[in-house]
Amino acid sequence: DFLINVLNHEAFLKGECDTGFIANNPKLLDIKPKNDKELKLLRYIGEKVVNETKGISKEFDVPVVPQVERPQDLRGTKQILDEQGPEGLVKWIKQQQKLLLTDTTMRDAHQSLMATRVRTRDMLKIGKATSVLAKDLFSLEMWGGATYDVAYRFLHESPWIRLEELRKRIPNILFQMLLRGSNGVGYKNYPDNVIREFIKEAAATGIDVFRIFDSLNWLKGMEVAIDEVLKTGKVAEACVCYTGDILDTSKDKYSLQYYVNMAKELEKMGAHILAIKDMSALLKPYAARKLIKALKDEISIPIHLHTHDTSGNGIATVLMAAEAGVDIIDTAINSMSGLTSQPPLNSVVAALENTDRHTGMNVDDLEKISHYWSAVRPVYSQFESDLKSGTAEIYKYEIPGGQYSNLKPQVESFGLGHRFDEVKEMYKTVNEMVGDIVKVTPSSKMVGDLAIFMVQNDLTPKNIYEKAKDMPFPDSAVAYFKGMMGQPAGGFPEKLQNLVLKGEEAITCRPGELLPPEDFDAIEAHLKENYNMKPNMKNLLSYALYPKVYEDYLNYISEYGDLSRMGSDIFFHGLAEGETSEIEIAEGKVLIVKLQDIGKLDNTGHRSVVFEVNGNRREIKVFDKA
Ligand code: 3PY
Ligand code: ZN
Repeated sequence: DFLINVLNHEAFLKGECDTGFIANNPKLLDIKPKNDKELKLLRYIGEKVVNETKGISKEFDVPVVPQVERPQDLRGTKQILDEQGPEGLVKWIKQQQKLLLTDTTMRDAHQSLMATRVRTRDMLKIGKATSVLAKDLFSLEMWGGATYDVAYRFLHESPWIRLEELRKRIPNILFQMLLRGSNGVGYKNYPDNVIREFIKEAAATGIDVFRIFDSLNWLKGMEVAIDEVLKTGKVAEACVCYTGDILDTSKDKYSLQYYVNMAKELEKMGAHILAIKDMSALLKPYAARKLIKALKDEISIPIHLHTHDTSGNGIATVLMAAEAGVDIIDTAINSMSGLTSQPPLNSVVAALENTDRHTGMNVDDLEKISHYWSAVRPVYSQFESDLKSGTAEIYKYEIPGGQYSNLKPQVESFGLGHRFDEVKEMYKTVNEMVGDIVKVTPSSKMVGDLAIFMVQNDLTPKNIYEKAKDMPFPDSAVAYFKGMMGQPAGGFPEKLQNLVLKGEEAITCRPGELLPPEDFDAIEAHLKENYNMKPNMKNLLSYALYPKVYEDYLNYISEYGDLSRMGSDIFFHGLAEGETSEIEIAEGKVLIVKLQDIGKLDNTGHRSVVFEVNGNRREIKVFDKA
């Protein structure tokens, strides 16, 4: 600041003073931000405005957080589990006549609507209000699935901190996560010790209900995860993934009997709750009634239905399931529901008022939460798909909610945007070629990758055996045919398997039996040496699950700092030229930042970006990648 005063001095500007010292020391003119945190923050904004938003920002309403008092004796399902264990909780569920509800807003809803981009900050702000206004929820699904890697990869934040901080704000409602069996929260099989340590750590940090599935409905792929959850004293909720249509008796692979048999096996394996995981919204209303009725007759553990609203039939499916006696249903707060997301929570509550399955929840209270999320949502609009209405084509294509909204950008990234309809048709064709399988992460990704590969190379089910003889197939297809995703019902189609594997051997055992245990000591040494950190188990697990993503995250925050306190409007959209905003950089420490000017391109390809921070001029150089 002293230097700025000198430079702005009248005498200096007129050139009437001796500037020899300054002229001989040009470094003095590098006006750097005051401290490291501030510099990193300005670098982040500078990078954003030069290379992404070009200094044009958007206006957003500030989401209103409902003001609530937390009663001293606030209790919920979390206390039942903590005091009575999973068996006590199961007993309590079975005693309820009311329909119990899970709110997926903080996990599947935003995974399916906006590519999993909702930041922890936006969840924490509504945490306390949720704990009070939605206190009668069965659970909040708020972790797992794609949230783990997206947090690191695109939001530059730790999923573990999200879990810890939400737990502090919501002490009374069960926290539920989605675990992809031996694929953990990833896209490939991990060694058994990674899955076990991950479950232990997640349970210790706040997860109560583990929803476990296998992407091919292969029971062996779920064994280790179920076993470990049972050891933690938390709730093992095991899934049958739903595909096909049980009402269509012309097809017999995924029949009512198939699901009943699998449910019975899962009950035998020790599952506390059975989940029907209808990830692609294929469970039609009358099929739901038939399926739930049959399962209620055949198993004694509670049933939790997960569905999506992609077809627009979601509420009908929910109500039919409720009539047939389902115990728990997944829904999302209204302003985050519908289409590829879950059916609307508030509306289900309203629909069941004055019936024998009324939920006991208050619609007006839930509306306050819904208003908050409706104001949060526009900040994320660039991640939303252009799907405007429910679509019955989902029954034909069988594409999961999250993948359905992501497929178009993925197809576009291959330069095949104009052939999107062909890719969707091919998704269906590929499903038949690979053996009519359950499609959910990661098997759904494999079908999508292979469909894109076929369209890209003009392959058909007929010409593929000649034309692709020497072509390397996508990694996911190779992994599938090698047995690295487990074994599909009915086995692999042999001719296609040989074409893809090109002489490589396939396995029939559990991949975890072959993978060597992860060496956590080696990871610890690596992180210590390269990142000057004392890693804890959470850090080691993140590296074990996603080595590159985790290292990129560490490097990113060392360059740009901890961005978790920055508002999402600025995080995604930067500042406009002339705009001022308050930005929190540490607990209680707020900077008033104004973006004054984005300069012209200099001869090294940089632009100088000028800020005013708490009234002081700051300038940084940013490389323009354009
Ligand atoms: C996931 O695995 O992330 C899913 O949501 C599958 O439906
Ligand atoms: Zn889902």
